[in-house]
Amino acid sequence: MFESLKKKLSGTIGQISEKISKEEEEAQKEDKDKEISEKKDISETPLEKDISENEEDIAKPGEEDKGIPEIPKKDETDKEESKKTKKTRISRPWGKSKTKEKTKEEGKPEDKSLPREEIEPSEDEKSGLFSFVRHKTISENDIDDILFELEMSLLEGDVALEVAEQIINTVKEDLVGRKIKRRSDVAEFTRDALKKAISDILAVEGQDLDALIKLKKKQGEPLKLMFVGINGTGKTTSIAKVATYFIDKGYKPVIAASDTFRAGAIEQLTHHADKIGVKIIKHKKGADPAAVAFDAVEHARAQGKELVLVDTAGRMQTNVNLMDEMKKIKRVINPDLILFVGDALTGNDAVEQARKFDDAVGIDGIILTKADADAKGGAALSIGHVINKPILFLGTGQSYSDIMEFRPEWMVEQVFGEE
Ligand SMILES: Nc1nc2c(ncn2[C@@H]2O[C@H](COP(=O)(O)OP(=O)(O)OP(=O)(O)O)[C@@H](O)[C@H]2O)c(=O)[nH]1
Ligand SMILES: [Mg+2]
Repeated sequence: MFESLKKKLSGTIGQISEKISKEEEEAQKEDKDKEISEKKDISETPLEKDISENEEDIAKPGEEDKGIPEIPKKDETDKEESKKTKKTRISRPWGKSKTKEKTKEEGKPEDKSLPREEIEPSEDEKSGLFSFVRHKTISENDIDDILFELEMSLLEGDVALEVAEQIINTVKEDLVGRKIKRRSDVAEFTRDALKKAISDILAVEGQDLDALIKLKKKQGEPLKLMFVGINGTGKTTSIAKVATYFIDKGYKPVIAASDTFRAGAIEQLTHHADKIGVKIIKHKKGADPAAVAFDAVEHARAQGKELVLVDTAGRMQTNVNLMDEMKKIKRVINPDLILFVGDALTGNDAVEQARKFDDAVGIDGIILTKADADAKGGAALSIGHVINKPILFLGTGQSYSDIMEFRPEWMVEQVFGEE
């Protein structure tokens, strides 16, 4: 499930980490090379020349003593460092003349071997790790290209535009300006930023199934769930699965065969109902779907059943007559929850359908089917956010138990968890 989304995210973590670490390694190497070559210059300079140069420097009549340039304050060097990633890592304006002074002072030939601790690699370097000696600050420049690439590949993976944009912006906001002390920080910060961005996207305020039922169910009445969606998304199969889910929780359900439109729909539902041992209320093909739903609610009331599940005909979101028919069912039985059933494999289309159905009848929650076959994860990531309604269930296969309650934390774990 969601393998390609997972791959994209871990690819981005790798890319950002690689890029920043490489730049920092190069910058450090440059600094070190510069340092070594400066020291070499000095040690190879004949002492007399060195002295005469210094004398010239010091003793030109009429010339002001330039002195040692002022050392920049710590704050300023920090700021400079965050602007430039490569240049002037160590600002040592005083370095060279100070060394010369020292040579002149001591007046003896310089020891050509460089101080050991300065050229020998640190323990970290020896072990193949390296440490960020100075704290690198992540800049927009460091991550812009990679995040743009991620945005493009999210869009290709059927993530809705507004969702992809929000993920990128949240990650950028989170990362830019962060100080990195060690290499592993980069991956950790990027992973955390992406995780947060995705959690934010998936969170639809405090609305899980239990909360919704508590909020919507009328006292002393059966819980009424109406399933809507276009052809073939998995409404009928989901009804059988959801019935099974609630039976396990102790409910006694009844099913309404309100798809009186499609040939074979009533038989299909009857087959499922028989298999799971649930009563089905049905009329003839072509009968009024609202009347079937009404009878099912009456049956539940009379028999003390706690749950009514209403199947409806698949319809195109653009078919006005069929949409009107659904509004009628809604008016007649006043369902507690209208559940939109969308096929995860249809990606952006599922998101658009959800939007249309929400406009027409008002959706309370989403069932996303065929997640078992969905590598992209685009619909799962986007659909709830776009219409601001929670995904309540994922369909994960063709058997009655292949349904799971959807939790945002689970999805985050799924796309960032171990391989
Ligand atoms: N792999 C997989 N297949 C599913 C899932 N849910 C439904 N299906 C399959 O999708 C096909 C269509 O399912 P239905 O339940 O008939 O869809 P529907 O929305 O009722 O279709 P209409 O009645 O024509 O509108 C069936 O072959 C189901 O077995 C799922 O979660 N995973
Ligand atoms: Mg059906």
